[in-house]
Amino acid sequence: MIKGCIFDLDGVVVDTARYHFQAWHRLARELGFNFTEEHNERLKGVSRMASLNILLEVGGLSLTDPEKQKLAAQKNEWYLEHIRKMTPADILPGVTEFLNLLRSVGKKIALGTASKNARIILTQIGLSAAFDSIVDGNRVANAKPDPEVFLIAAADLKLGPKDCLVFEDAIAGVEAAHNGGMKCIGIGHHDILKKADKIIPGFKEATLDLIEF
Ligand code: B16
Ligand code: MG
Repeated sequence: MIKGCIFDLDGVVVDTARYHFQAWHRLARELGFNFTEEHNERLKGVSRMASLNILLEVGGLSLTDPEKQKLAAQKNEWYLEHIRKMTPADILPGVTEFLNLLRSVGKKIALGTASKNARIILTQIGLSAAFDSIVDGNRVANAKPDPEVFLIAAADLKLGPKDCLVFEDAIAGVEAAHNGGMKCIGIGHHDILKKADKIIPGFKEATLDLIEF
């Protein structure tokens, strides 16, 4: 029986992927090349610096570390302009209800995200108190598909990996869950998330059957 649920943030609790895309797209434009939504799919669940490296690869550019730090900081400033306008209305449909449902039957709940902006986002959307543990990009050294983020979350919840279930929208995140010995429910499209143990479009119709295996 699943005792703990670990939620990814971007693409699962909120749709911040479009804000990441707008900021990366703007950066690419300033650097003189086009960055498409298809390219952006490769950035989901990936850390900020690894994302920048992929973007530079797409543009065929090679830069020094200080130059990269500057660009990553600029992208984050543009991203934060969007984040600071977020409200509880930005929580994806059904998420609050599903969190409440899990809580009502005594499940433990954690956040497991690559984002270093997670705490700002949770404050903006009013969900800071919904999680027993918050593991964000500031607490992990190894990015998804490494399972570190989810293993820290399970340890925080005082549960073993087998007792935990991960909710993820990114290929790297599904792999990270499996690499950590956890089952994973994919949020999104079957063609992208085919490795997930179950796939749902979102939490709108979600019931407790979802966490039964
Ligand atoms: P930040 P998740 C990830 O969040 C995003 O999917 C990914 O696109 C982003 O680059 C990464 O966070 C880092 O975000 O720049 O805010 O630190 O999906 O793991 O919740
Ligand atoms: Mg995500």
